[in-house]
Order: sequence, then structure tokens, then C-alpha cells
Amino acid sequence: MRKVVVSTGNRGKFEEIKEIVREVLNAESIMATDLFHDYRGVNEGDDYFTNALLKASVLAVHSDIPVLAEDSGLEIPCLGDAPGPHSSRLGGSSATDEDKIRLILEKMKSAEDRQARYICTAVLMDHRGRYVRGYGTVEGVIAKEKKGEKGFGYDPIFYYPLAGKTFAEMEAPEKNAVSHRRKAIEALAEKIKKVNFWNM
Ligand code: ITT
Repeated sequence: MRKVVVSTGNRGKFEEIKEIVREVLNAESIMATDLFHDYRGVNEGDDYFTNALLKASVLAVHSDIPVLAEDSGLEIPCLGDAPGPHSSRLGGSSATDEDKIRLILEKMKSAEDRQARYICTAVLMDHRGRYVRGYGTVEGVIAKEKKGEKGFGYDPIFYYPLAGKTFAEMEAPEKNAVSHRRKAIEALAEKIKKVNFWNM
């Protein structure tokens, strides 16, 4: 089976990517921190694609195995599309997922437009810096209170109308079938075929 190194320090994200990569790319995933013990991530900026490219490139040059990285975020139009690429940094470096959710619910206390979307840009890069990219998004609504224990990050307040529950109430395969991450990796798979990435 092919392998990819996943350039992330986020275990929840890795668990989802691992399943999606197995199904969509027919490849096995290795978490960056299990291979590069001093992996510390990168200093992220304001742009999903640049962040994903950066996360992939810091490892790709050191790896015979292609590196998969993604940058994702939650966009809420009534908050000017915040927190967006800053989703993991909302509330500062010591803020927990719980703190971040509290901050969003507080900001949206009287919001009527509760529309939201998750965004994901994924990059697969080889050791020579050649890459393919994929983009995915999923639409939802910010719930008035959190519900569910599954998933990670903002999932307890990301209500998915088509399932009638939050992402945190959905089993992993159910979320992985419709998520922004799934769509980004599927788009990536199309590009892989087009440019014959594995044999470039
Ligand atoms: P890496 O950079 O190491 O991959 P990270 O958590 O910092 O880990 P990002 O910079 O891509 O990753 O930030 C994405 C944040 O957006 C993530 O930490 C969550 O807060 C949120 N997010 C993205 N996708 C999500 C999902 O499927 N469910 C819940 N929250 C999500």
C-alpha cells in the first residue's frame, strides 16, 4: 500500500485524514510527529493554501514518502468570515476547543444569520517540491449551544442541516463522507490522476 506522511500536529484531524486517505487514495497515513519527533508545525498566516504549502514543504524535502498537509478553518459570514484561517489560534495559544466555542457563542449571542462553512485546502507534495492541491467546503449553521462529543474543534456547534445534527453528534464515517476534508482530498485525488503524481 502507498504511504503518505501527514504534516499535522492535530490528532483529531489526523484520525479523519487517515480514514479518508485510505478510502480515497488507497494509501496508509503516518502522522508527522511519529516520524519527525522534533516536528513543531509552522508559523501560519492568513491564507489556507499558503499555510498548507508551508506545512507540506517543511517535511517534504526530508521525506522519501510524499507529504500530505491541509489547512482548514471555520468561516462565519456574520462575523466577517472569522475565524477563518485563524480558527486554531482563536483566543490565543492556550485557548482550548471549549474556550474557542464559548468565544464564538458569545460573539453570536444575538445573531440571526447563523450560516457557517468549513473550508479545507489540501496539498500533497513530493521530496522535489512537486505538488497537487485540492479544495473542499461544507455548509452548516452555528447552533445556539454545543451538542455531541465526537469529532474535534468546533464540531459541537457546527450543525449540519442535511443530517439534522451537529458534526459532533455524527459518527466518524458519517462526518468523513460529507466533510470539507473529504471533498478536498477527493479533489486532490482527481489531480493526482491527471498529472500521474505517483509516477512523476
Ligand atoms: P495543524 O496545523 O498542525 O494541521 P491545526 O489544528 O493548527 O493543526 P489548522 O491550522 O488547519 O490546523 O486549523 C484548523 C482549525 O480549524 C482546527 O484547529 C479547528 O479549530 C478548525 N477546524 C477545521 N476543520 C475542522 C473540523 O472538521 N471540525 C472541527 N473544527 C475544525
